[in-house]
Amino acid sequence: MTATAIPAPPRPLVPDRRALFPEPELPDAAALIAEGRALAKDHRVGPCPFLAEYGVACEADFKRKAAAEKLVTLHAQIGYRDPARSRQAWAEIAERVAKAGHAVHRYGICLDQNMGYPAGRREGMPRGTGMILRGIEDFVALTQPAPVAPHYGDFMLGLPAAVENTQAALAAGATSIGNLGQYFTYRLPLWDDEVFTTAQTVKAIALIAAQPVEVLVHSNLDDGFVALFTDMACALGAVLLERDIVEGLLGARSSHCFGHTFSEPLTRLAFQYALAEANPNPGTMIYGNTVSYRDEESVSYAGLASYLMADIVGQRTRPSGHAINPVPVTETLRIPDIDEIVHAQLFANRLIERSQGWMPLLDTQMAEQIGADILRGGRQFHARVRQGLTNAGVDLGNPLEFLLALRRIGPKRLEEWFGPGAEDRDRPRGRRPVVPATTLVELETQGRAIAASLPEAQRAALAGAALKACVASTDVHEYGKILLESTLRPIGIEAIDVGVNADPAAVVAAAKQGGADCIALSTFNGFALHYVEMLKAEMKKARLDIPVFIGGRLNQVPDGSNTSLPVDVAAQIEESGAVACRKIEDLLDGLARLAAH
Ligand code: B12
Repeated sequence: MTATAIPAPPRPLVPDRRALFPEPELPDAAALIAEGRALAKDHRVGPCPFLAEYGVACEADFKRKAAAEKLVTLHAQIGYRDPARSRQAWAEIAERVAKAGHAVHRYGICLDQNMGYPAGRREGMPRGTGMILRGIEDFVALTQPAPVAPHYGDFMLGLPAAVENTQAALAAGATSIGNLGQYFTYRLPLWDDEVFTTAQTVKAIALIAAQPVEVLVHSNLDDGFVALFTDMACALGAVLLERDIVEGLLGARSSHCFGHTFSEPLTRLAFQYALAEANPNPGTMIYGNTVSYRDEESVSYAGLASYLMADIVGQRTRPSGHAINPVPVTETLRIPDIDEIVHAQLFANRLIERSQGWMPLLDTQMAEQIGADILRGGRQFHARVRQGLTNAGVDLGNPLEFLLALRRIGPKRLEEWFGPGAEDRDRPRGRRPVVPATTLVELETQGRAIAASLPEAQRAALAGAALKACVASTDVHEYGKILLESTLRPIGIEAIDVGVNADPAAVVAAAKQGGADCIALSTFNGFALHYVEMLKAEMKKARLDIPVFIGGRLNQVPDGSNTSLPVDVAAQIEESGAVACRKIEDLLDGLARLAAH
């Protein structure tokens, strides 16, 4: 008898409306839009040196002009905990770059995650490593020291404080406000009211739409679903879905950024071409491909040059208004200082000059072709998601329902259910991607390689011990966790998955219920010690006594720090009774000790 293949499990059906929205009632979207628009009477785009210097009403106008002239523009990211230090950076970077004969055109502002909570609720809530502004005056003061366009990106739209932060950013002269991408994946620690967050986001976008000048609603795709799609076509489809909501339903202008996870120059350029077709509004910036950076600065320079060149070629061949973003190579080690930001800007400007000589050598036809595939697949994904949601009973004429449904379904199921790729049960989402996204595939391969490198005896001992690890990420960063799971799986260690943005209480409950032998946490947002302390308190309450391993970015800004920069807290983490891990192998060593008991 020949062995018959085990049939693939049936694809789960799209949930119906009741499963997606279990609340007895949702807020009235029309009323939210009316409230948001009414706020525009008192909250309008204020003056700032950038608008005055370039004689434009908004940054979108500047971008259109720059694109028409094929001018490659530059973005820098700033945001130190202390606003005074950020103001100093605002002035000094612009001044030093100007002295070298160049210009930095826009600053992306890194607010702290704490700014995502409504103002009255910030006290005592977790903080990351970013900037904390105390009120509208701080927002305004920040943008005055030099004529650089203010881009208030993270921890604005898509978070509970969306309305108040948007009002403040408008007053500061910002005509590019984000980051809608965060809405789809981000969850503030200890905050569960998704409906409130969605309502505030709808209201804030309505306020933006009612401005007398064009204000771009920025979305960083990598911050949203895109980092977790295995198919670039789905990433493009996400652009179309966001445009349906922001433009079609709320009447604002949508603008997209991508780049952190787009490592391969050909598909990076191809995506840029596809995006220019899918969204003709001026783009905000193309983000640095920071996942290509390594701990050695000299090695990271290759990553910097490689992605910048692709982005410069994109702007030279099909200008889209996107500024390029030379992220300092030290970003992987710490929040870059002023000197490092200036060096990266000068490096990029020199590369722009040198790129002129490369242009005759380049043939962009293959990028055009792949871009066309991404666009075709993206349109299919867009249509299939819309059809699927309609079948489920979601009202696609209601921005609140549309947003909430996408967020609740999440990237994995959206791709599984509606992805344009042909079905293939051996692939991570059960589909063969139209154009594969490289990062996730690389992580899986890296995990398998770490597992394979274990000595046979250690591997057998681990497999024989039938250990269970409770695995979670403390914040939105999921790659560390994916790498953990990709390493543990081939060794035969069961992972009890608590997901991302996992609160300490949820981790402890899952570990206890699942009978975990240890907890393995990945953390990146700069509150490693605070998290471990909260976790230890929950474990004590639940009388759970198992080892805790934590890896990722083990740092935190000390209370009362005068440099605003985070410091390593591995020693304090060890003192509080958890194991601070620098690499995956540190966990495997710990597990080997557990297996030996
Ligand atoms: C990818 C990335 C993102 C992606 C995450 C995609 C995803 N879904 O995971 C995106 C773009 C969404 C993102 C967003 C943000 N990010 Co980010 N991000 C990074 C980046 C580039 C790489 C981190 C990563 O995933 N590495 C891959 C892992 C597998 O490798 P690794 O880091 O080397 O980890 C090794 C070990 O630590 C170990 N490990 C990891 N976890 C664990 C756990 C255990 C138990 C063990 C044993 C080992 C272990 O495994 C690896 C191999 O040895 C870093 C910068 C950098 N280059 O490191 C910034 C960084 C982590 N991000 C940062 C920040 C602040 C943010 C934001 C909060 C704000 C912002 N303005 O960017 C937002 C989050 C907001 C949001 N989205 O809502 C900061 C954190 C600052 C700090 N703590 O000092 C960093 C360091 C950038 C910086 N210098 O400012 N980010």
